[in-house]
Amino acid sequence: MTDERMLDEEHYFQTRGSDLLAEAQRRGISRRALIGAAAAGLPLLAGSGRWALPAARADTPPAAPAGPIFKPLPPEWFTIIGTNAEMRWDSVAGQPYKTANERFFVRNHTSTPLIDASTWRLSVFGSGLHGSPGIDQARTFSYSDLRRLPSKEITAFVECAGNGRSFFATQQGTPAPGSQWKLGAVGVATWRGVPLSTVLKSAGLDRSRAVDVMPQGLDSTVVTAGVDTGHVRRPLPIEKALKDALLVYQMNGETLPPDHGYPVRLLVPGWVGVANIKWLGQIEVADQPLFSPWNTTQYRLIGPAYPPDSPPLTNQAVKSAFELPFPATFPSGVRQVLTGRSWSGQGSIKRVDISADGGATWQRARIGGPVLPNSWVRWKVAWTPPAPGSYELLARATDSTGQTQPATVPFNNLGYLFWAIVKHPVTVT
Ligand SMILES: Nc1nc2c(c(=O)[nH]1)N[C@H]1C(S)=C(S)[C@@H](COP(=O)(O)O)O[C@H]1N2
Ligand SMILES: [Mo]
Repeated sequence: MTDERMLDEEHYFQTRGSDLLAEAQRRGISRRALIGAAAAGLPLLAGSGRWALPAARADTPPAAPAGPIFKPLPPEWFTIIGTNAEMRWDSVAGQPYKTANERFFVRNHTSTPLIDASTWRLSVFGSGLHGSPGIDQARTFSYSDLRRLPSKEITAFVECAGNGRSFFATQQGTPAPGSQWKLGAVGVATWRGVPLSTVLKSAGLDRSRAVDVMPQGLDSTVVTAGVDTGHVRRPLPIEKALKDALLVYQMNGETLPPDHGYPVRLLVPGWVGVANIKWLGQIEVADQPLFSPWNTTQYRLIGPAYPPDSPPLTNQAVKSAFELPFPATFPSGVRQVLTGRSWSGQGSIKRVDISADGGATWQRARIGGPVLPNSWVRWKVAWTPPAPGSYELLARATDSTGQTQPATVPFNNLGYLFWAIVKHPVTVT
């Protein structure tokens, strides 16, 4: 629900401030600890009982660990995978085009921080700006600065690069480490915010020198195998940054929820999920290429089938999912209308074909609008389950660039971009 009064700064800070306090009380954190943390510029970390406060500063210990995700995660909507929540595709049947904020999947490297927008600042600095300001001389933007700039809406998915990873194991016999997602690490929303180009220009972008842009999150640093790899951050080229990246503060007309990056996240339309840095705190603009673990050792296609210098991942691939339980069960001989969605990070979806006989015959699905780039289409097809037994339903989409989902994809060690046709198991009784 859009609350226009929230555009009024004072109203906004009052409302959000009391929301934050109410939530903190629910979690057993004292008002004093919360305000102290905000004043000290510390992110309050929700979940796991891990608060970014020295223990001595909280006068009551945190309540029982609430988990790394802030919002409720009803089991009918979500499957929990570590610090993440996967959207259940059977919960999507009958839902509107856009994924409701409450139902949107969450991918957290650590846990959702609670950030106070009134003290939050975005720092922009680096050798790609006029005068090459260092982080100490960063150009800063407050939340209200951003809200005053001209804004724009983009409807697009956010999808994890690892979405579908579990099928490397179950369909191709080559398991990949990492969250064993089925197809629910994706959602579509309308994102409102300020074009990144506007903020970079206002920060003094030197277009003749800028090469790469590195957004970084305010959530806890990520410790992998005992090594602290720092805050979540991943560079993108200045071309993409200026083309359509958005500094998002609203999701589907509501204030961006804590789990999705409140107060501000980046949206990089069509690109791998990790490009969409949540809880944005700083952006470096450099006159040379930038690197982080998220574009070097991770989020590249690494493995025997790929060249050693394969580039960092950019656009998501073409995928399809049935809005059915996994596995699904149907009675024999009763006509069904199967529904699902297909999407591509390289264009829009042109056609979708369905097979119920292992790919021997295909039936064209009926596509419903809207048909948008970097987003999904909804489709349906009629199917009358034959004699009792085990079957597999296949959905195969083709996008506007002519790419069609293949039967298999060459394995990569970290299990990214599984875009082969998924065999959806069905039992007919
Ligand atoms: N700061 C920060 N940004 C982040 C992440 C994170 O852990 N920390 N996870 C990334 C990954 S891997 C994905 S897939 C998307 C998920 O966005 P969502 O949780 O809003 O669905 O956020 C990205 N942005
Ligand atoms: Mo991701």
